[in-house]
Parts: sequence; C-alpha cells; structure tokens
Amino acid sequence: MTATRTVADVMVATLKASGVRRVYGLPGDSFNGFTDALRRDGEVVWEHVRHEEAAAFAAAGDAAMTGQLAVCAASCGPGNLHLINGLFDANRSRVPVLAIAAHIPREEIGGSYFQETHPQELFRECSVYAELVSVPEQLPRVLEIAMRHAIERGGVAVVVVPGEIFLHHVGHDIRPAVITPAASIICPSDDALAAAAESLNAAMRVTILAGAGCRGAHDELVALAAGLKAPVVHTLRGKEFAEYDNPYDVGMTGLLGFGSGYRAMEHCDVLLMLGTDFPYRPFYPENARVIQVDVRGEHIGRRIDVDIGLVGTVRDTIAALLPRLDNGGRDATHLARMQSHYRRTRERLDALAETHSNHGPIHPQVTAVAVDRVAADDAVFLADVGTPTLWAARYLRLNGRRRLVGSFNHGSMANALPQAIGAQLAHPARKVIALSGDGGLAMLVRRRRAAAFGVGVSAGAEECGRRRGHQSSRAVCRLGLRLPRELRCDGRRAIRDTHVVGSEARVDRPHPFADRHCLESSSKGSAEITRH
Ligand SMILES: Cc1ncc(C[n+]2csc(CCOP(=O)(O)OP(=O)(O)O)c2C)c(N)n1
Repeated sequence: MTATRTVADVMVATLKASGVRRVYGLPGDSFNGFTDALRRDGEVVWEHVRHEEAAAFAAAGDAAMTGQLAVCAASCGPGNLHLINGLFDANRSRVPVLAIAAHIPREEIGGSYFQETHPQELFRECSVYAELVSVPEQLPRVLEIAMRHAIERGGVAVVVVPGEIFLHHVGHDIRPAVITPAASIICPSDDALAAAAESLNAAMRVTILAGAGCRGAHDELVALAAGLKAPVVHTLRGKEFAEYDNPYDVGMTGLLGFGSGYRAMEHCDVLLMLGTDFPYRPFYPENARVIQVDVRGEHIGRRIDVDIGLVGTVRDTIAALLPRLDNGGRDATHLARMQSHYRRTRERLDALAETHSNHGPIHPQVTAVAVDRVAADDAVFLADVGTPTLWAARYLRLNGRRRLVGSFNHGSMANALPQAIGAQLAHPARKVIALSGDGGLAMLVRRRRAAAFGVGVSAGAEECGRRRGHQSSRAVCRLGLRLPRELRCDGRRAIRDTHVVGSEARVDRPHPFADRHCLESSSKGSAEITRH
C-alpha cells in the first residue's frame, strides 16, 4: 500500500479485487493518473494497443471468452472517441465491458475546451450505463455501479473521469468492493409455462430457433428437441451452442444461412424461439404460432408477433417446461423431412469445399475446411465481418469446447484481429485463429507489412486478376503468421499462437491441396502447408 493513495489507486484496487487482470488501452495526458496507479499496483497488466478501437474490441473478445468483466480505457476527447465502434460491438454482443474514459479538466467543461466532447452523451447509445464523475467523492461508488451494470445486464458501462480526479488523494481506510455476478434462477411463471405447454402439446410440427441464449443449455435443448420431435434451426450466434452433438440440428437461417434452416421455419405450425433476437423478419414463418423464451423480457415480440412470451433463461425454462410436455400423439414426419433436407443441403455445401483444380484461386471454402481440420479441439476462432464470417458459419465444426466469436450483431469490419488479442490474453494456452478478410486486416496492418509476413490473403477485388508479387510462394506455403511487432501487446508479450488466415488465398503455382499437400499444425504451432 502506498503512503498517499489516489482515487485511481482505489479504482485499480476495486478492479483487482473483482477479478480484473488486465486493462486494454492507450495512455495519454488526461489518463496518466490511472496508468500511474496501475504501475504502482504492478499486478493489473496494462495491455497496450496502437488504436483505441482495438482496445475495445480486445476487451470484447476477452469478455466473450471468459464471461467476466473486461476493461478498456482511453484518454480524453479523440482518445475515448476511438473506443466507440468496439464498444458498440461489445454492447450489442452483450458481453460485460467497462470503459474508463478520461475527460478534460472539470472547470473547462462547457467551454469548448481543447479536445472537449461530452462522452456520457456520446457513449449513451452503446452502453447500459454511462456517467460522468464530477467530484472525487463519487468514486469508487460510481465505478462499482458501473461494474454491476456491465456484469448483470451484460453490456458496456462507461465511467467518465476528468483527469485530475484520478490524482485526488483519499484516506487509507477505503476497502475495495468486490463486484462479481450474482447466481440466479430465472424462470417464467406457472401460468405462462402451462400456456406454452398446452400450445406445444397441441402442435403437429414444432420447429425450434436456437440463439446465443442457449449457451450453457446444450443438453436441455437436445432433450427438448427429442421430446418435441422438433428440428432445431440455429442462428449465427447460436451455432456455438446448438449445432454440435445435436441430431436435431438442421442448419442455419438468416442472410448467411441456407435453405434447410429457412424451410424448417417455414413449415412449422409452432415456432419455439429460444434465447434469440434473430433480426431478419422476412425469414420468420408467416402462419405459425410463436412462443418466445428470453431472459430479457423487452426482447419478446420485437421481431415477430408472439403468442406466448416466456421470460427466463433458456436452461431454467426448458427444465421447467419439459415435465409438462406430452408428446405422445406427434409423429416424427416433420423432423424427418427437415433432417433429410438438411442432409442434402450439407452435402452440397461440402462439395463446394472440394477442389479438383491444380490452378487458379484456392476457394475460400477449401481454406476454411483445412483450418477446421487442423485446428485444436479447443481452438478459438474469430471471424472478420465479410465473407470470413460466412466460411466460419458454414465450415467450422464446433464441439462445445471450440469457440467462435465475431462482430455478429454490430457487423463491424476489422474485429477479428483485436478480438483475437483479447481471446489469447484471456486464454494464453489455447490456439487462437483469426479469420481475417484482406480489407479487415488492411485496416489494422499496413499491407506491405502483412505481405511481408506472408499472410495468405488476396488482394482486394480490384487487384485480383493481377497476380501481384505479394502472393509469393512463401505466402502460399505459409498461412500462419507471427504477429508483427506493432500488434504485440506491450511490445513485450508476443501473442505467439495467434494466426491470421486469409479468406481468399490465391496461388501463383499449382494448387497445393490438389498436389497432396495439406494444411497441418507444425511443431511451432503455426498452421503451414507442408508436403507429406
Ligand atoms: C467498419 C466497417 N466498414 C465497412 C463495412 C461494410 N463492409 C462489410 S463487409 C465489407 C468488405 C470486407 O472486405 P474484406 O475484409 O476484404 O472481406 P471479404 O468479404 O472481401 O472477404 C465492407 C466494406 C463494415 N461492415 N464495417
């Protein structure tokens, strides 16, 4: 404990006591009081980035992996404005992130001072809580409230702190609060469950639409589908939790989905939505009765008219619903038809990933399948917005241990690499693979640099026909990448196992896969194409 404690020391102590191990950010004048407190503490690590947006995305990736609070921070005005896109992503993905936004001096607020913005207003739309600290006495209480909001509501909380407040001295007797999630069971009422059971028991063709709210409810979901003889359609964010080890899964729906998912929704007489806020209204059935389960009551009915809304977690609600179901009269015709349609669709998708050509571009599907084949059982995949998300959705086989994270609700480019940084720091021992588009990557790494490191990405569309030198044989042979120094955290800790894999690898020589080469993990852990 230091002789003179500052507000920032207490903030750091609160974060540490609550399990925060690192803060992503870029320092600057107004924020120096906080970074200095981190230095004094010596345990909570400052994870340095070169652009604040990367800090917010890294925190989002970290929180998506752990489910625990991740923290990013930036200096005043333009510094914290740069956080905003990554914070939108975190908030829309409903992962707990705290952003500490330094601010101009208190007495200058309102006078169009140098770098003045109004962060608590700017961040309002991308947060569940955003407050300005006007006097030192508000801290650490405002910080604790913010942390509680981020954790319990699943989203971004922003604490805006004028720089000099970080430096304010406090007494020694402040004990840091410990802010951790409260365990809960959230279940609909008996009446609501009875109404849902009655509707399901009377239905002949039930289809389940499973979203990200199915996290932690895999076995319950499969048991429910078995009982209802219901095909399960998954959303993009539901893929991680609903697709694997699930004989009732019939694929994905939505803009990136495929026919079998759409058809199973279209042909049901009751649609049971589980933990999904699936946004594309034209993909919903026109004539089905709809039952929606969501822990956020305000989400019920906002995509389609709902006949019965159940407010509860998917896991707790299924557990309460299952004993009420009586499925004796329903046959498995609907399920069997949808499963058979899915099998045919899957065969066609898989055929697209087979290549017989020795020349020309490697199809991105081939790359995705190869990456899937060589990746570890507990690999973490991060997909850039653009076609990498499509290949990930269609060709990565998840298993309950692998993870797939992306900017799936906000849809921002250049998400995968910074999210990968957060994922890797949260899980240093796991293999982390970013599937980056060339456009997304170029937003973060200078192209020359990317080419020099042999990233197997294509040139942009305008360059595709030109066979430029950046696709050297080395680039073809080596899809794995050691991150350039500028992307390493803190310049000290290389994220060694992060690989960037292009979505459109092109070749200037015979096709390596067709030439009996394969993509496999080398002993160094990087993915390489090597000859058998
Ligand atoms: C920050 C941001 N800018 C623009 C877009 C619109 N957009 C979506 S995908 C895309 C192209 C992505 O290109 P690339 O990274 O090369 O991937 P590709 O889809 O070509 O494989 C663009 C411009 C976006 N989603 N986010």
